Amino acid sequence: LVAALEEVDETYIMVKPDGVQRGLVGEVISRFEKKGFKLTGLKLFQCPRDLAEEHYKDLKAKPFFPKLIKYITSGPVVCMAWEGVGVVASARKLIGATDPLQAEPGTIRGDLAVQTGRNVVHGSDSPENGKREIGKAFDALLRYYHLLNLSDMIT
Ligand code: RTP
Repeated sequence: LVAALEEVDETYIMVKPDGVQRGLVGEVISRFEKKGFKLTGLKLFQCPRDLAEEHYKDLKAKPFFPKLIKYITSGPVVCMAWEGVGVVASARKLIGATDPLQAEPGTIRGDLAVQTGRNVVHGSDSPENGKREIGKAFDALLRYYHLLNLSDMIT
């Protein structure tokens, strides 16, 4: 009952091009499903350069920014919206530290990757960014149905 009264959050999870190419989409989805979160949006697409730059705009001044944009736009990504109580922070824990060599075993990056520049998956860092990133990645119609709580009919 307490959990039911808590606010349900949503987060944007993206399997990056290395994860898609290595056949890890099912593995990533499975970990979030087993944890108990609800998948409310899913699509495979080639991330356009402008969306990649907007998604990582806070990192624009970093020396690795051009490499990061090249990587994210190098092949298809799988975009997902997940919802549940505490999903934003929990997803970050399931994903693990940015550098896979520092990520704990049992996390996605800790189990499945070795390079920061090829770290398989992205997860939003706040509920606000979760909503913003889902809005950007999914088209207006899907978002509209999602807000009306009709997402079960179309996902
Ligand atoms: P993400 O946004 O992808 O979930 O990753 P994060 O929060 O764990 O890490 P963040 O600092 O936001 O960095 C975003 C992504 O940029 C790449 N990166 N490369 N030194 C480097 O070469 C470097 N540092 C970061 C990674 O792909 C990281 O996930």
